[in-house]
Amino acid sequence: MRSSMSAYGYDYRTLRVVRDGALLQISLNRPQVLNALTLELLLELRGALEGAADDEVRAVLLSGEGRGFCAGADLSAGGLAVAEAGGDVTETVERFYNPVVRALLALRKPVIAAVNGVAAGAGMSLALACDLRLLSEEAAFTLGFSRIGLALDASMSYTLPRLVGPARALELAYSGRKLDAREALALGLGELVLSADGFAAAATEFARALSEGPTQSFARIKAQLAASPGNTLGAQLALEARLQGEASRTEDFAEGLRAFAEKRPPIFRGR
Ligand code: T3D
Repeated sequence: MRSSMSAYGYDYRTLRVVRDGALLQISLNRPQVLNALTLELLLELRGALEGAADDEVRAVLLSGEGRGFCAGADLSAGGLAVAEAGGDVTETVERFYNPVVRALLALRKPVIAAVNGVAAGAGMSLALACDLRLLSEEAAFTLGFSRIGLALDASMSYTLPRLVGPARALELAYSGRKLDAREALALGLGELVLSADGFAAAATEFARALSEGPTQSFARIKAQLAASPGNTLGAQLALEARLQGEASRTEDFAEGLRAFAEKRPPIFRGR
């Protein structure tokens, strides 16, 4: 298996991790099985995502090597990785899947999924836990879980109804049917469909622009929108007032004002 060195000097066996300025690119790297998830991969991904909390990283791009994004739990041993974990499935989900999702959702910076191919089961969950999804025209989604008699996991039951509404979420979960990129876009599961030719470069360009943006502003916008569905109007207005106060004390806000006065593009440093 190919290994890859991260900006933090860790030698990954199942990921490719590359620092490109302030952008951290993480690619799932088991292309022969469409990047299906093993416990080793989940542990490595958790480590890479926790490392991405570093202030020097100002955006994260998650993708898959080869023709797939991620085919969900690795079924090649004829079953789930639970045997490998030596426990039951609840324990596997809590110990291996949930920390990855928590690390992904906790990042106070833009996290973009570049969905280069099929995303199934928990692989789709990972894509939906990102802030935005750029879809190659060859991308596809399938929940997959019910097709093998499972329930949802890896935050699918949290993110999916928020993105598409509860009834559509049920329809997609019951059927496990495959959505192509255009239908996924129409349902709100992606923000942009890009040509498969040059997809990786276009997605990197998109993410790099975000990594050079006002990271402090982005972090607070992300927190406001994440809190919104569970808040009353009063609580949300209070949150807006507090986070706007914080944003107004950042260097990036001062730079934004200076650049406006000087009629030039701002140079944000994420501070
Ligand atoms: O304890 C726990 O882990 C609980 C957590 C569970 C969470 C879950 O994710 S459950 C859902 C698990 N995933 C699936 O059920 C998806 C299974 N795969 C598929 O349905 C299809 O492969 C796809 C729709 C994803 C892609 O179809 P297609 O036709 O483009 O490709 P393919 O030919 O089926 O797959 C290509 C290769 O990848 C093939 O290997 P081969 O024949 O070339 O040697 C196939 O076996 C392998 N592969 C695909 N998915 C998986 C996989 N190998 C291991 N695990 C997989 N999930």
